[in-house]
Amino acid sequence: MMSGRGVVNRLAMVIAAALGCAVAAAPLRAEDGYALWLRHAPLEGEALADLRAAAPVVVAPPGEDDSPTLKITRAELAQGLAAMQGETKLRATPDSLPIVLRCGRARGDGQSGFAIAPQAFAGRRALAISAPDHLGCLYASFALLREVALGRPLHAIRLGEAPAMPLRMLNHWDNPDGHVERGYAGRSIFDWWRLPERLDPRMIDYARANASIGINAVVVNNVNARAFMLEPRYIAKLKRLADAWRPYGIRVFLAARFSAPIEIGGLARADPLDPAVRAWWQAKADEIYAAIPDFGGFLVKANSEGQPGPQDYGRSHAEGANMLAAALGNRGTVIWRAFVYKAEDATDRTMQAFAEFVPLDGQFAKNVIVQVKNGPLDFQPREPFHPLFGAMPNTRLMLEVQITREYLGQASGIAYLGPLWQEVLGADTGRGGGVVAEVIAPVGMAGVANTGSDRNWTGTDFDQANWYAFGRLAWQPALSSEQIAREWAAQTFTRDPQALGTITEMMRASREHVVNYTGPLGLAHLMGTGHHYGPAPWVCDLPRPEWNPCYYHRADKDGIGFDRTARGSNALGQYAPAIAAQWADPASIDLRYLLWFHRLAWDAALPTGRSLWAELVARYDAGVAGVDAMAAQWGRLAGALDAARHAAVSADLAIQRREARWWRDASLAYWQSLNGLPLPEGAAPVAESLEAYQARNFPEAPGQ
Ligand code: BDP
Repeated sequence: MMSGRGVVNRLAMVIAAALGCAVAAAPLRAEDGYALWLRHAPLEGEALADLRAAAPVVVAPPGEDDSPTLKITRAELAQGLAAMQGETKLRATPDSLPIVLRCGRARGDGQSGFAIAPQAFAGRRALAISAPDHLGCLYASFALLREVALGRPLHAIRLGEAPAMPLRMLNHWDNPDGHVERGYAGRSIFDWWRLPERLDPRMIDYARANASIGINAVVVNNVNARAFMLEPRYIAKLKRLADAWRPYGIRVFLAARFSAPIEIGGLARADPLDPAVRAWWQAKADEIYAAIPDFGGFLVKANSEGQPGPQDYGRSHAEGANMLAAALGNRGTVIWRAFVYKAEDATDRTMQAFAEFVPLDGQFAKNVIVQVKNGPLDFQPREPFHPLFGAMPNTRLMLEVQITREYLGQASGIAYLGPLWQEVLGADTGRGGGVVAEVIAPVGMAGVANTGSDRNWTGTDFDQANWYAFGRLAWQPALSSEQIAREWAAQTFTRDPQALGTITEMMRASREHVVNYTGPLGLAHLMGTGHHYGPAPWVCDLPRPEWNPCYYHRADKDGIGFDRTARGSNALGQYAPAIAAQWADPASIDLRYLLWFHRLAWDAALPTGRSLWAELVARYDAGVAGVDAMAAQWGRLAGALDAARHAAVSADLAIQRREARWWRDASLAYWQSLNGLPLPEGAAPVAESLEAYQARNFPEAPGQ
């Protein structure tokens, strides 16, 4: 009897024959993006023949401990390898290649490395996976599947890997009511309301995706935290998640509101030196550990953007952090954010974190980490690296990047962030501690998550690549972002070398296009108020000066840019002398940072041979042209990829083309209203009037 699918296939052939078109040998599967980079699409050609000939089987030698993690490891290997053979199950043959798991019993500490190499087993050729602990074996199995997915024959796989940093963490800005701050992929994936009884199966798929790229820690709630998430009912919910994720090597953390002792503890104050406050946190920590013995700890946003903190009581960040650290003891970690700035502080906003934190170097308890954003402002499309890196040698510093694209187009088009993160990881701090990746190596890296309830997890298909690249770079910052793009695309879309070349090239260039059409030459923070969607460089009337775009660009009829040299705010003085010297001279500074550090006349001559104004226009145009080129490249891939995702990305790119033009035109219209200059010859005219751009209004924009 013919199966249901057989009937459908037969029908498809009959219809295709009737229509006179050829039936493809390997029809493209219908895809909805849910499987992420773990599709395990069947191999083709020689690679398929190789894998079938190897006929791998998974073997755990007797005596090995079993554990939930090992069970998952075996299942992942078996299912992934079978799927790539186009089968549902592995089939042993007399010549089967054993894949032997040799997993030790060390306690996982986030440093679970592994080796994969040929080895004899029971007198025959085998491939051995060895790791000091079970989690290392799980990581190895995902690495092995990745290699196979990329077309590498099993017998040629030799890997020895260890993560570059212990903490590889996602920070969710998800609220308990399901809204995600700066989320553009639907509602929160965490169904707090129905926990602890109901665990959405998606929570397992989420953990699995994270484990496949080495992510080992998750802060489940927004840094703008609600105190009630520390109540017993939420501890029970969190425990359910922690239990589900433990086999995947993921530890849970909570963002904690500093004033929780007042809001849910009935105390009058949250002063960190008050014994009653200390006792409250101690009891709270004990209560959490009783439910979740491997609870990771607290993430805290304090005295920043209106959040409560120790300064409300005249105490320092260190006193606040150390109080919580004492409550956790050696069981967990306090991650204290350095993202602080104040309206009342008249100094350059980009200098305030450095000024507040450097004097505290050496004062933080051992189990405190200070989490520092990649740049000194706020996740802009491009910023110089944060001067705190390298400047607090006696403090454990962790890097925070944003995977969700709050300032890089949000849910539109393609902006692959690998190059952005690589830029900061590779930045030389000039302070002896080496590049940023070296400074944070003993600690870790956090990424603000971009997941949501959308079927494909991240809103656009290409934003999956940002989640993927974050994990891969936290595991190994030395990987090239281009290599990561290629391996992601090969697992996610197609192994066809030509298509892969095109996709990788699109991804490589995409972030620079966004920089060019939103804020070229070091401009930043020019976006719409509140929702941060679209251009609004004209905004200058917000009550907090440092929330205004005009605070950052400082443009008028004479020129544009923020003078951060010694003549201006001297933010440059916060960098190591060698770095500051490189950037101090507008004639020699890397043009990417020109207007970040310098204010120049519109007609200043640049090393490119153009005036500043002509260069700005050229870069806006390059951004727009870059997006057009991506859309054209993608268009040519029709037929090489599954139709559903091809169409979805085409639509994403159409949105991005519209928005790139809007950014360019609105920005140029505004700059022209100040400088009175005509556009250089050949430049396309601005489509609408400045007033028309200023009148656009988006009260419903997502993610606020
Ligand atoms: C800004 C976001 C805001 C966050 C803040 C933070 O606009 O929603 O709360 O960062 O990092 O970029 O705390």
